Amino acid sequence: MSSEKRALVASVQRKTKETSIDLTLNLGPILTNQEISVSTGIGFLDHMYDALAKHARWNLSLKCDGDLHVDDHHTAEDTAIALGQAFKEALGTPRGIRRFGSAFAPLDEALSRAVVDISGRGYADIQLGLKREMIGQLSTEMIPHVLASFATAAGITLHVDTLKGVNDHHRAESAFKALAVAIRDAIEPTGSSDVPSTKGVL
Ligand SMILES: [Mn+2]
Repeated sequence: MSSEKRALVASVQRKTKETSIDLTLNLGPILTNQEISVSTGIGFLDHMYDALAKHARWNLSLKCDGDLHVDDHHTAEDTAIALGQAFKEALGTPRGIRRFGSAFAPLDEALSRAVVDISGRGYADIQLGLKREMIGQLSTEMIPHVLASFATAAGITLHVDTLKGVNDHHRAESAFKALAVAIRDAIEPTGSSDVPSTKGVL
């Protein structure tokens, strides 16, 4: 086992004129008594972060007070950035992890695939094929924006494709669940202390 312990826990306080965010993330894996508390003021966004944390087996406390009188954009984007920053900090030097992770997750008729590389470089290609304008109080255009903002801030390469599904709630939720399982896979300890790169650094 690596003698260099990952912190696994990080807190982010992020305050701008548009949003005020208080976030604590524990990458776990939390196997019992998992604690998830998400409150952004946008119900469907809470539901997506809740699904992500649940299936990634994180503890997540996320509170955002955002300018929802404008629209959902700043709240959705800034919480994703804060979550990505916390993920990057909690993971620390990506040593002794698998680095690559992938997963499929269905939700009834919907099916999504997520592929993750803890690369140190933020990049995202998100194809969810959502058709509705809104799901609850979240505009569907913000859903890929959230995933991409998270990936950029976390410094990970992320590809998410929703392959099937007629119900947009199902399509979006299956995407977040696939991401959760792919990340869990990618940060799983290998038992080695190597940085998983031919460059020796990520
Ligand atoms: Mn934006």
